Amino acid sequence: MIQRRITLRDFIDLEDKLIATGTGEFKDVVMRIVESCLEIAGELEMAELSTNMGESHSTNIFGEVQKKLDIFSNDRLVKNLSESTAVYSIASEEMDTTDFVNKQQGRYTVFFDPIDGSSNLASHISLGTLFSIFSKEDKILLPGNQQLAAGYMYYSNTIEFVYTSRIGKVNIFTLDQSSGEFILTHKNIRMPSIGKIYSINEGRELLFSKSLQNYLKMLKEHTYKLRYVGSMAADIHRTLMEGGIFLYPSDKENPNGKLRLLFEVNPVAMIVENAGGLARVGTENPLDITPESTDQRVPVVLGSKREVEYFLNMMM
Ligand code: P6P
Repeated sequence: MIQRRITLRDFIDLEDKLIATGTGEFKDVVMRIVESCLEIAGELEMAELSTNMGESHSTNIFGEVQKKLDIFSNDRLVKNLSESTAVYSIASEEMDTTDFVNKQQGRYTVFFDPIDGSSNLASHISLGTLFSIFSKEDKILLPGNQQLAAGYMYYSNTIEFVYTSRIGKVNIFTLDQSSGEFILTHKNIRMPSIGKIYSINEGRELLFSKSLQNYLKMLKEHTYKLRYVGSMAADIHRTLMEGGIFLYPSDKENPNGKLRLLFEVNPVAMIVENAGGLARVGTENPLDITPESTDQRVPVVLGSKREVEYFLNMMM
């Protein structure tokens, strides 16, 4: 019997009833994020033929030079979400301040990293748009455990919407280019509890602690594979699908690592934990950390449950 294909629209209808108000406002927020990501995907595909490649003449709040596509992507998300009566406020890795959209009716606060890994744009490596949805909040320094829903759009040889919510399951929807609909292709995906793949920027190994160097040596002695893309969405997606361990640790130059708690770690940590993996900052679950600033970086390890447990036993 041919299984009826479940579309993201239908799926989010039910989520709206189960974790939100059932009035369609939550669904409106999610579908506007999806619509924005489709516009971003189109621009990524055509970037070499448009004027949107290369660097802009501006920097973000962290002093990083913005790519033109960072700005394009941010603009699409801001425009589409700002037209929703359901959105109370938005915050982005690419913006200096929180935008209040609809203080009267808005019910949801949305954080996003419009294009994570944009330093890889010229080489057309797989990238992602990361997002978190909270019930409306005036604060921005929100712990990840308050996320109603989170995930990422993954721009690779397929376009996949990786989504999780308070219900605690991870579902992946793949874009059917012929219909323009996202179709449920991986229901309640579970991360393998073991995976002989480790993912870390070993170019920084001389800056790592001795204990971390010993841990990496141990993995090599057990012929673990090294896979490191340098685009978090790609490294996380592979870890989600195949298992393994991803690390962006502290080192002598970056005592807090590189990844931002608010815009990068929180959405992927919710995905990893809800898929049966583990995410840790030291021995803490990053989702339990209340950020001290929007730019707070945290040294993070995440991946297969048994792999992270072994890492913690060796390191802590
Ligand atoms: P490095 C991309 O710039 C990013 O923020 C993440 O997507 C990625 O995991 C990390 O930085 C890569 O950093 O220092 O290895 O280039």
